[in-house]
Amino acid sequence: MPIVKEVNTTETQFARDYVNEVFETVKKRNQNENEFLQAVKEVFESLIPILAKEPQYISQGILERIVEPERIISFRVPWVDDKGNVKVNRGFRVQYNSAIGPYKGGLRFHPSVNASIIKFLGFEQIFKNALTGQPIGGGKGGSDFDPKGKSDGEIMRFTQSFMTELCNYIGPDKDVPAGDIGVGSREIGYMFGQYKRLRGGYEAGVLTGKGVGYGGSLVRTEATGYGTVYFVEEMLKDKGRSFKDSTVVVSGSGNVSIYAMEKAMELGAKVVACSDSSGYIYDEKGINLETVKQLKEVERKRIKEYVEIHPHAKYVEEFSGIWSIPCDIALPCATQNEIDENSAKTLVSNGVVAVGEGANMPSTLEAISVFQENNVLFGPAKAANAGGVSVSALEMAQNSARLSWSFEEVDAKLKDIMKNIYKESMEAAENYNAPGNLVLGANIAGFKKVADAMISQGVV
Ligand code: NDP
Ligand code: 2IT
Repeated sequence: MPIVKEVNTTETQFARDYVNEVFETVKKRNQNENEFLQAVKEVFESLIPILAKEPQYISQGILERIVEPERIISFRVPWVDDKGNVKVNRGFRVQYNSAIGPYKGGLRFHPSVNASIIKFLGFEQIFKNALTGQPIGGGKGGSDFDPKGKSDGEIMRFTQSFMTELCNYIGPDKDVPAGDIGVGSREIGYMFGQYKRLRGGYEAGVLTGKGVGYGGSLVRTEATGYGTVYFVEEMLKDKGRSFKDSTVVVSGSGNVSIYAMEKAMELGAKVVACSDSSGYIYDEKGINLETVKQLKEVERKRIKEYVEIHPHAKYVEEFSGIWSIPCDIALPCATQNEIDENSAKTLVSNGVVAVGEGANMPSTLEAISVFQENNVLFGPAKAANAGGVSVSALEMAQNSARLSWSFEEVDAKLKDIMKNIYKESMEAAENYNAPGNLVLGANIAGFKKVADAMISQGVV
């Protein structure tokens, strides 16, 4: 099932043929990069209505240009483990698009990282960053390094080696990395220390997600999770509903998941389940978030330890089984493609009302179709999880001004940004003949800002 409703005019047919032709070239050039091709397909299909209406985007070759990264850097990361063995990982930075600002996007450390993963994330970041209304281009990076089970010393030596090469390509006005899976404040701290040492100057704005004692912004830790809940609250409000008294399932138990649970609970929801890559916990009394924070943020343990502390709760060793738990609101906050067509159907038959993507591309294309066909309120990642990068951009602004704003001030700005993204995406969906379709609306609204800037700047 296509995500975009079929409209058959000559212009639409022309736009569809053009999109198919460019997509074929993308497929040939990026063979076997399934995650990347999935992300491109979703965006391209939803752009058909705007390409049909505004042909300058076709004549200016915007799709051909926007899908090709400005630059891809791949490098060797050698380091020595605690036993004295030499290890080698691969590092990446994709500098995707700088039409509206310096490249901006996180770094992911996970064994599954490869060019396809980094390119899908970098491509999505272009549109997400444009949606925030802040002057940031799109980029992403990372490594196939697996932080699990590594000592603090190993993490430090790896991140220092990673930054020793990466520092050649980044800077506060050039490319500003931050965290993603496997990269939190500890890793950002070590990378910032190494960058400072290599550069011999205090360039605070080179990384975001720093500790608040040395240039970090308040609310950055909470921003993605809180932002996702603020976004979903807007979707619910339009239907006369809210988080209050809702049952919520949140996958993952990392940075995004923990703060999505915190805000959902604050708004009166009962969060009954969360997970890690090994399995999920179900607590019918409602998850005890202090326990999750202690296990995950402090002790870096597995989620199954939760049931040792709260024996009434249940642990199931199957990550994707979490979607069989009945809930009103589902917030996938772990990883890409964690909700497939079957999980989506199960969620629908259990009566899910809203899905908000805290993770990047957590729903497959088939899963998205299931939600849309069944009128589930669906908040796509580019819009729903844009709170993290938004507060990163606010961190850059504070660093440039050499100021620090209060928690309340940053939180209020975050809320405003999320409301605005919702409003702009809904308006774009309405204007392009797909009322309520936030996938289409978010993609078009983000695309338009970047494409117009690209046209103004000539063929570069
Ligand atoms: P963390 O590393 O803090 O947490 C990731 C969580 O997801 C962990 O519970 C982890 O389990 C689980 N997970 C990771 N990979 C897999 C996998 N392959 N299968 C099943 N579970 C998995 O990362 P974040 O919370 O920062 O990121 C989560 C998602 O949110 C990602 O998609 C990321 O791209 C996205 N995101 C993050 C932002 C941020 O600001 N941090 C901003 C916007 C989006 P385990 O510990 O067992 O690996
Ligand atoms: O996917 C994302 O938006 C992030 N990982 C955050 C990027 C950032 O620069 O804060």
